Parts: sequence; C-alpha cells; structure tokens
Amino acid sequence: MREGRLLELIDSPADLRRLPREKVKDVASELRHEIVERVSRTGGHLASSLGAVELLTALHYVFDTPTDRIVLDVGHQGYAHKLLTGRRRGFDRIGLEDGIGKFLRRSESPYDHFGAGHAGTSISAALGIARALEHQGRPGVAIALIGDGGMTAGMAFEALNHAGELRQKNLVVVLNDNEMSISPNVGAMSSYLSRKLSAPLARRMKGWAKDFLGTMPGDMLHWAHKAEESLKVFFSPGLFFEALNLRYVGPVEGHRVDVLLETFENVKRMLEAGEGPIVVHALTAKGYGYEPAEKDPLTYHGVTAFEVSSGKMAPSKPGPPSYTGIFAKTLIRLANEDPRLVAITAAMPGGTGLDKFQCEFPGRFYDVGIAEQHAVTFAAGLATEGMKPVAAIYSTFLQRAYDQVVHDVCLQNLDVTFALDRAGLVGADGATHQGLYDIAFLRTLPNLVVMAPKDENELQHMLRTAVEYPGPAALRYPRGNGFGVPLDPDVKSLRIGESELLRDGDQVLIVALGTLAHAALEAAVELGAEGVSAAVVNARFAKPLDVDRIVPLAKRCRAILTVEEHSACGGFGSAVMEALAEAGVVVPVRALAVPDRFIEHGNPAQQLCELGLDAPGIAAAARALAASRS
Ligand SMILES: Cc1ncc(C[n+]2csc(CCOP(=O)(O)OP(=O)(O)O)c2C)c(N)n1
Repeated sequence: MREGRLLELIDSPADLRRLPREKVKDVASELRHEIVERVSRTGGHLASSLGAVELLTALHYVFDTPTDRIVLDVGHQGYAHKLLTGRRRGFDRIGLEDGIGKFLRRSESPYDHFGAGHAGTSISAALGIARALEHQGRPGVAIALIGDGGMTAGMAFEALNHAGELRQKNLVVVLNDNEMSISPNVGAMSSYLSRKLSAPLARRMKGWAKDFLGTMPGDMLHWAHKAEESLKVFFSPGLFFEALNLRYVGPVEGHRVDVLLETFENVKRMLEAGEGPIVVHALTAKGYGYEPAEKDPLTYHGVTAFEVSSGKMAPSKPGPPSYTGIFAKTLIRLANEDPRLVAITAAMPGGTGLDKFQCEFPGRFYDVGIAEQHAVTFAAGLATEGMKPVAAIYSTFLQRAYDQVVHDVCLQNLDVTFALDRAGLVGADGATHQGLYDIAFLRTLPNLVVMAPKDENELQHMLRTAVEYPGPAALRYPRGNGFGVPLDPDVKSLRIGESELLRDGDQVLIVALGTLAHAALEAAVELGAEGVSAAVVNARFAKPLDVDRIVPLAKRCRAILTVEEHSACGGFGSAVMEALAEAGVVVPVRALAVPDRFIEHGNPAQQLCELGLDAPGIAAAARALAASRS
C-alpha cells in the first residue's frame, strides 16, 4: 500500500462521503489503479470492473449506502464497490480459496444486498427490496446497476414492466451501457440504445430544430422548446422507458465523475419529489482507463494474471485440448456433414467455443443474448421444422431455462441437443457458477437422453450421438483440458444407454459417470495391487441407465460405489440406486458425489481431493465398502 493515497482513508462508503466533492475523481482514479494492480496478480473480471469505477464511486458518494441499497447485476463489474466497502485486504485472494468472491454474496458484506453471479436479476431484486422498504416504512432507495448485456435478459424486461406498473418511487435503474456483453452485445434493444443516439438523421433534425427555434418569437418559442424536448425524447432511448412509466435520465457520460455526481444528485431530488422509478442511462467504455483492456475488452473481460505494463498474460501452458475446443471442432465437422445443424449460444460464443463455429458457418450461428430461456424455446421451434439445433449453454446457466427444457423440448420430444459446458466444479467463479445440479434436474425428464463423456475422445462420439439421436439429448462435460488421450479419427455414434466396462472384478463395483471414470480406474488398479478386485464401469449415460450391465455386475460384486462430479442429491448415484431397487437387488451402495451444500470458489483439483473424488478418495471408499461386505 502506498502512503498518502485517499484509498488508505476509506474503509467504508461513509469515509468516502467525508471527502470533499472535488476529491471523488481522485478516488476513482486510485481505484482504477488498484483494480489493475490487484487483478494483474490474481486474475479476475477486469474490463467490466474498470468500466464501472466512476459509476460505483459516484453512487456510493451521493447515496447513503448501505441504507440506500446498490444491487449489482452479475456482480462481475463490482470490484470498485468491493474496494470501497472494506474488502481491500480480501482482494489479495479474490476467487481463491479463503479469499473474497469474484461476484457478490450477502455473507461477504452488508453492502452486498443481493447475491449475484448470473445476469439479469438486479432490477427484480432491487424492486423487491424497494417494495419491502416501502411495506415496512423504512428509509432508503434501491438502485440496480445493470449492463446493456444484462438488459438482454428477459428477467430485466419483466422487472421493468412490473416496476412501471407499481410506479415504484424508491427505485433507480442505472444502465451501464458499453455496447458489450462479454462479446459485442447483440439484439434489437442494444442497437436501439446506441443507434438512436448516433443516428445522423436525429442529429440533423435536432440541428434544424435549433436553427428554427432561433427564428421564433416569445410564446411560440416556449411551445417550440417543448416540441424540441419531445423530439429529443423521440430520438433518445427515453421513449422506450418512458412508455413503461419509468423516468429516463440520460444519456450521461459514465466516466465523468462531475457529471455523474450532478446526475445522481438530481436523481435523488427527483426521487424526493416522487418522480421514481428512474432509469439513468450512462454511456461507458468497457476496460476504460487501461489501454489493453479498453482496446480488447473481450480478452480482458476475465483475465488470468498479467503484466501491468504490457497487459500480457502468461501464455497458457501447452497441454491437452480443452473440452470446449473438442466440442467446437466436432460440431464444425458434424455441421459440414449436415446442413440442418445450427448452433445457439446465450451470450457465450467464446466460452462455449461457438465463436469458431460462427467463423465457419455465420449463417447457422445464433447468439441470442443473455436469454437462456429464449435460446431453448428458439431451438425447440427450429426443431419442429426439421432443423437440428445444438444449444451450447453452461450447466449453471441452463438452470434458468428449466421449464423451456421440460415444456418446450422434452414434452414435445423435439430433436434438440444441449451441450452443457462447465459441468462439475468450476474453480474461481464459485458457488453461483458450479455445474453440479444438471443430472438431477435433467434425468427426471421423460424423452431426454443424458450423457457425460469420460474424456475428450468420448466427447466427440457423444456429440455425434446426441446430434444423430432424433429426440432431445444432453451431454455434460467439464471446464478445462482433457486428458490428452488419442482422438479417434472416426467420430461415431454410440449406442444409446450402453455403458463401457473398463475393468472386470468381483468384490466391488465402481460405476463412474463422466471424467471421474479415469480416477475410478486408477483406484481400481490400486485396489487390485492390494488384492481387492474392483470392476469399473464407465456409465456414459445417466439416462437411460445401462441396467443390463449394472444389475448383473451388482449382483456379482455385492457392493457398489457410484462416482460423479455432481451433487449427491438426485444425481447419477441416485439413478443407480433407483435402478437397483427396481430390480430388487439389495446390496450396500455408496454414492461418492458432492455433498448437499453449496461449494464456494477454490481450486477444483484440491476441492475434488477434499471431497474424496480423486483416485485415492475413490480407492478409500471402495476399500471400506469391500471390507464391510466381507
Ligand atoms: C444467466 C447468465 N448467462 C450468462 C452469464 C455470463 N456473463 C457474465 S457477464 C456477461 C456479460 C454481461 O454484460 P453487461 O451486463 O453488459 O456487463 P459488462 O461486462 O459489459 O460490463 C455474461 C454473458 C451470466 N453471468 N449469467
């Protein structure tokens, strides 16, 4: 920590508010440096946080936080908020075991009024908060800070619609508009927000109006000014919000601290005058103030450690291909064979690897914005007319589209493939992003095939299997790199519901789903050396389950261990237990899985080890089972 900095005086927003107004700009600039320096060491969400420094500083200065409640959308842009609310020390380990989270958690700070990580929730939450304050006659306003990306989420519109109907007087929505989601933002709303402002016609018309007004006398001038105002509203994005009963303020320059202070002070007065709900439209630049991030906000959205002077990140170590990479490569291959195949992402072209697909097949690629629900039903619509949509959605984000999966896809038995990336533990992103529930929520659905490859080679085959299967199919695969196994040149379809026997044995049966099959095999080899005979099955399918293999093996081994990187509740182990019960096989079964609690951020390998989900852990559990049997 350097001496003499204003930040040294700030442990809470109250400290910030004690500073004279002209110092706020300096605080913002110190925060920016602090964010760059800290994130350069740990990695994290850089560009989004840099883009919101002035907004958050000005909000905390003008409003009486935490009585006034700032609710951040996603939370990835909130590092200035974290630094201003007493979390400077925790920053040394952001996203790491025992450090503060990369997103927001109510348990982390009294200034985090609503936990976040998934996008589009802030307006609904802030409206609920504002309403609760009103119900209880308590002071305070609720301020949602949402990006233009977040605004593509259906929830955000649902909340605006409701806020307008309630005419919620103590609600402010600050729209942080940088025209970027993670990738360039998409959608008609996004172009509306920016096009209306820059339309040459609008500018010219405003110019004519000004000239014309100059020629007018007295009374007429008053009315003409009113007309000019209407014209401005017509050509600014205000029209949309005003139509929903929200007062529109803006657009304002989102990096000018003086402008923001004045704007928010005005907003405060407007709220006092009962003019809420209010939308403040701020124009910002993602990555603002740090050249590499400003020039390339996509790369610097989420970074690993980097060198501040150059912006250079350590080159990723050469290693096996990632699951995402193999998915994308295989999908392109399949799309070359079948013109009906189209790919859909909900604002994650880079994360899902579909950016590669987009390059090859721009006309068969859809980025629908942060709109998972729409993505799924859109896919369903495509499928009704004979297309073969592949919706690549992170496991955690598919949660949002559950009813669409049930009601629009599975119920109609439509030919949609769900590619669930980041299934399993996700590391630094933490509890909000863990992909630990998809088997449970998918395997209950009639018609749906649910599978998980044991490695990147099997992923290729499973993708073909899912695409060629004429009904709905989901495949889940983890974040990160594969094992480096050889990739079969021929990508073939697997038989639906058929498992693979990796090792035979007769004392204990280990049935693994997904990439932990490798650890299970390793454990079995270790047990073999001790004289314990363990059979290992790579289940491949969580649904339909290969009962023809599992039941006879269970009868023979008389002790079963199931292994999965997923919640124990309702997961693959539960599926095996149900099948055994159905078949009348009464044997001891232990499900080795993630226990029934939320798993915070941390190193996934270490977390797997702590959960007993690595080869030694599996061996220990199998050993205990085998011992209990004899
Ligand atoms: C439901 C959901 N889908 C996808 C994401 C992944 N995601 C995180 S931030 C982000 C972009 C947000 O853009 P915006 O709100 O404009 O904020 P900016 O990063 O531009 O400041 C996306 C798509 C998410 N967090 N939640």
